[in-house]
Amino acid sequence: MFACVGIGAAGNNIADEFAKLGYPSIAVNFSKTDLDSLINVKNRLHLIGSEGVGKQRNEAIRLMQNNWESTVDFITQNFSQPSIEIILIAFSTSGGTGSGLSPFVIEILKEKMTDKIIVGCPILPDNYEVIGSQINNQEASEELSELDICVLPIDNQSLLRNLNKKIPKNILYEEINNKFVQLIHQIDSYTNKFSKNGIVDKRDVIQLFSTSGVMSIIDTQIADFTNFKLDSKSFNEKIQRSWKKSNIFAPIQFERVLRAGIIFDGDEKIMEYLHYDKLFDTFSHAPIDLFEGYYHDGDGKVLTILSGLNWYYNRIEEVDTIIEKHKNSLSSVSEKVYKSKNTSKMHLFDSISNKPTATSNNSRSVTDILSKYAR
Ligand SMILES: Nc1nc2c(ncn2[C@@H]2O[C@H](COP(=O)(O)OP(=O)(O)OP(=O)(O)O)[C@@H](O)[C@H]2O)c(=O)[nH]1
Ligand SMILES: [Mg+2]
Repeated sequence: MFACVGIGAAGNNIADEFAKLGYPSIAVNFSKTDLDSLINVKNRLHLIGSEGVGKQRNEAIRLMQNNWESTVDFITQNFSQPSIEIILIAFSTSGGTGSGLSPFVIEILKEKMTDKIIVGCPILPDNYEVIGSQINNQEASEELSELDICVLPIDNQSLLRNLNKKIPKNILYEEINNKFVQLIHQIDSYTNKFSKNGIVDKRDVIQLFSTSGVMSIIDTQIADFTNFKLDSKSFNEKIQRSWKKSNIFAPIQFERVLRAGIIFDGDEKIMEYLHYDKLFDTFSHAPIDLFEGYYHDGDGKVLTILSGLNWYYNRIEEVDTIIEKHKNSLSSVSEKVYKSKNTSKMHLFDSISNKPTATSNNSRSVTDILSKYAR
């Protein structure tokens, strides 16, 4: 059901993890060295015009003119089979290549692959990364927020926030990449499992991933019963506490949640304590659809999939604050135009006259989309 395209180094690493588990995966990059370092992904596209754009989003966007066709063809040719229903596009928002190309590629794929669900999987930088990276993140995030798709914001700051300490980058990246791929793999595996008490099937998962807005996937271990009252209130509170940590994703905005999936895997006896009516009290609005699955192979865990969440504005504001702090030094070294908070996406592309309207449902030409991203 799932396939992964990785664009740029970080995205390539995620694609490599998916390939390791046997998922159809492909990698796209300007850097041949990065592509050569991959172990499991067989299908790789080496973009032309540069060996890497050194964190310059604008340069990546400029070079896109000569590369978008081959990129889109590469993806459509590799992922045309009907068994692939959801295509995850993984990329970091803070570099040049993945950050610059991906929002555009996603927009084209949405037009061209109407039978597939295109999901954006941006990887946000941690708070210790340089200002140029933080600015790239704001720009890419803003472009993504305009696309009518499901977005899974993988957040490199998440582990640092939850563990409250610094971790070496290689370990941080490996943990986040593994965790992300494992979460998707778990969802995929449950859809293939039988249970007499109700399952979450492929159609349910497709509904969740085709809901536009932010998605978060959180696993909660409930096997540990020490200091734990066995009642429905305690279960719900435990799940809600893990939502607040938001796993490896950007912090959840507890406003709207359109659809939710809850998968319980554990002792059948515990089922009597599972009532979800109060679970969504942490949100201002309860979901319109709830998909429930009950399996009994695991040692007691709950996997929640929340979709149609509000945009990750709190995280964006956090990055805004980091950028503001560095503004003085920034003005002397960078030519980049930083759009501070409260500026709408429209201003990002104000140099383009024939900007297409975002609300148009009609199929738009590639030229329209190209001109929107051109600077
Ligand atoms: N989670 C995770 N984040 C990564 C990984 N590798 C890089 N990153 C993040 O991605 C940022 C760098 O972006 P890259 O993906 O290397 O950039 P790129 O898309 O190749 O673009 P260039 O600037 O052209 O090289 C880092 O600052 C990290 O935030 C990874 O394997 N996992
Ligand atoms: Mg790179």
